Amino acid sequence: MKNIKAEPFDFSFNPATSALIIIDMQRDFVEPNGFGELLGNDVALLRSTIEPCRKVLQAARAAGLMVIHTREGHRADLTDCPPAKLTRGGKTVIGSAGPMGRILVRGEQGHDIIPELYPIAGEPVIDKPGKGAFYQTDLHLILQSRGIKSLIICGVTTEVCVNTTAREANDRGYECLILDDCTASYFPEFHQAALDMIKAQGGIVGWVSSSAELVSTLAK
Ligand code: TIU
Repeated sequence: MKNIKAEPFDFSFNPATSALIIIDMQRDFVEPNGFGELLGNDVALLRSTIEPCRKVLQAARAAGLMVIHTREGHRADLTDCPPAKLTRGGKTVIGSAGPMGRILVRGEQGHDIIPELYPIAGEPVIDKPGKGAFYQTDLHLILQSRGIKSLIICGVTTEVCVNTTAREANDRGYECLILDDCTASYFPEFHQAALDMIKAQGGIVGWVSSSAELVSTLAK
């Protein structure tokens, strides 16, 4: 067992039954000209997560943790995109043409994971149609098949896909540790509030720690 300094109290996990899950570090959210920027957001706020995520990914691979990546996106014909999701976002409509291909459509450049954090062989990539990584995916089946009990969560954005996934995971019985500097929001105040909500009430949704704590704990 490993013990990591976290809030609201130390988080204990067995690396053999833990997975690192990196949420939606896709070009559409993190790079200029993607969905996030076209929605009017400053992607620089998210790019601060790349280097800490890279270090955590490297440490997790070295420690033999299961690593899972997710991508938000839809089928090319958008048959898996709820109409309600298609009508929001102003001019930036999912499926419309952007500089990195059709927005949030599978197979397009913008939909893919950024090169800095690109998956390697043996790391499942979960394509999800929603904000939560469990909704209409085989993530739970994959985690159960490997006997995974704890999730270390990184990625973007804190209050949208990270928070939704942590809540879905918590309700399914997984213990979740979110790494503060490996997650970010286009709204810094939402980032802080989202983490506060996770760790409040004695860890009602999970625990919060940092990339440095995780890297040093895995190296011990
Ligand atoms: N991955 C994820 O969080 N999807 C979003 O749409 N996030 C926004 O903050 N827009």
